[in-house]
Amino acid sequence: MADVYPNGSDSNGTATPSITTGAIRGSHKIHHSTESGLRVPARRIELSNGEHLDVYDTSGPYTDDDVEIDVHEGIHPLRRGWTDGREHRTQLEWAGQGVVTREMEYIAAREDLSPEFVRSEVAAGRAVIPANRCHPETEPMIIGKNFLVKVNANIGNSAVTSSIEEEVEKMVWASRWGADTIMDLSTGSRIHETREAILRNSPVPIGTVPIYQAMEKVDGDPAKLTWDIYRETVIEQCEQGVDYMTVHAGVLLRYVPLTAQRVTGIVSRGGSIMAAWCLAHHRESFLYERFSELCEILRSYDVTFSLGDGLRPGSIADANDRAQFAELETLGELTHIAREHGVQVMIEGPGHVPMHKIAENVRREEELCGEAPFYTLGPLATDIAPAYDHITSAIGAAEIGRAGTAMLCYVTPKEHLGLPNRDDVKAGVIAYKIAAHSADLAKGHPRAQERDDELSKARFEFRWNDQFNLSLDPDTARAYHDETLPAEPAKTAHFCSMCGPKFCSMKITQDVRDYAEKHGLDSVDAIEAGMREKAEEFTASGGEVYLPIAERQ
Ligand code: IRN
Ligand code: FE2
Repeated sequence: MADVYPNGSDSNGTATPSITTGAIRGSHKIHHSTESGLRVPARRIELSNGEHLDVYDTSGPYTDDDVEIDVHEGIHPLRRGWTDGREHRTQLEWAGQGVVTREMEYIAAREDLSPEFVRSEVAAGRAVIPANRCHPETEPMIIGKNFLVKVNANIGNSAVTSSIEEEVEKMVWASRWGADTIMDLSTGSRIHETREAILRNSPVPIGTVPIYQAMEKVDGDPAKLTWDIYRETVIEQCEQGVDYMTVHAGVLLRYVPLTAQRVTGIVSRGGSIMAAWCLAHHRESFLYERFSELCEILRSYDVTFSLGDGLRPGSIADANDRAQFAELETLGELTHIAREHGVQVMIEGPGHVPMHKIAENVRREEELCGEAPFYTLGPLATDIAPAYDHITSAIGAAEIGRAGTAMLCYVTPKEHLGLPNRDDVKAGVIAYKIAAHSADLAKGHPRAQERDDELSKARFEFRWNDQFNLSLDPDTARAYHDETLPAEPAKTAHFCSMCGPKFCSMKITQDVRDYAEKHGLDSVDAIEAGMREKAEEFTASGGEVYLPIAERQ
């Protein structure tokens, strides 16, 4: 284990929590080789019965053995040289010409699908590969409804808190726990340097919202924004290697009044900036009017559009209203323009939506935007639980993922309350891994259930260590078990402290099965006989399910 910032300190002078690199407990990094020799990572979870399970891995070199990462040097530029001698085309253009790129081959191995399938999904615009040719550090990944549902984690400092080191650390931390992409939403000072440090150290694609940096350049006055300032900012970020960009080009002047009667008005930062600009100048936004020029810039780096939902609902009351769906129509129009320019596109979605109104969002998006990958922020299924919005939103995220959303933008427990710290980032990522995996199961992804089955078998067989190691968060699972039964023998014991030795349902079931085997009974008879015996045992022991408190210790 190496600490990247053993003696670091943040802007407030307090100690920076260290980045824990090295393997995730109970597993290690392996690589599979593709036909043409690409090394594709996976995480191998070793089980105590001699078996193992390989799972998708987003952690990059940070979980390699004995890794020493110098954040000033950056990580190995895996894709450097991949595009040498290749014309500058986007993945969409190559796919359209029938070419399987190395990125597609890599992704096919990662997702256990054929390279041709990957190519055809990209060609159809149903999937995107966010991979700026100036970001060779990324391990190629794909976003599309016919692939594993992905999770994005937002990080970034604000004018008020946090240092560059802390933001790099959050990126490493989020990808360690399974974030497939990271968005750097930094505002305030040192935006360029923060982004540079994140990009050079990130194994996952990085997204940004360039209008935030453009706003810094005009001292926070939206009316002073111009196309030239915006354009220059976009080019600066493309050159640095940003893989996808949120562009709120669907906020049109005539849509702004549609938000007047809303309970929460415009809640998108980018959306409110563009609405303010449109009102101040009484003109259509430059993002909309200059969209074709913007397409040409993004095309030359193969940066993917993430068309922003500037008018997304910010409350249950505003879900699926006219403003929201009017903007979606414009995003549909822009999707087709971007594709004509050869630029990859995904579409951002809400927000706050009650469960019965979720499916309609996916249906409309697919229809209007030619099945471009949908990328949603939650949505929160209710507004009533600030401090728990990773949960309120993971409920909506699971539902919208099941309906076909390709990537879920996480929400942390600090949403609506403050800037997330490292623990909040982990809580958000884990909540969203649960939502994404639940959606994969419901969609019938062919390999999703393997991990559930392995974990359930381990649970049933009282292989506690295997149960921890197969879980999304082995550290916390083990720590919770340790709270009441810390001793090593407890990690193979046939009960836990929840029900105690006498009332463990799994133990009773096993006893019944053993009984059946011993007495040579068929299963129905065995269960009846076994249950009769258990009933007698239970009655003999006093017949109390809940022991008096004194006896529980
Ligand atoms: C995702 C879906 N809808 C919005 N998002 C994310 O919200 C987006 O990707 C970016 O990270 C952030 C943009 O927020 P504003 O500027 O729309 O508030
Ligand atoms: Fe919100």
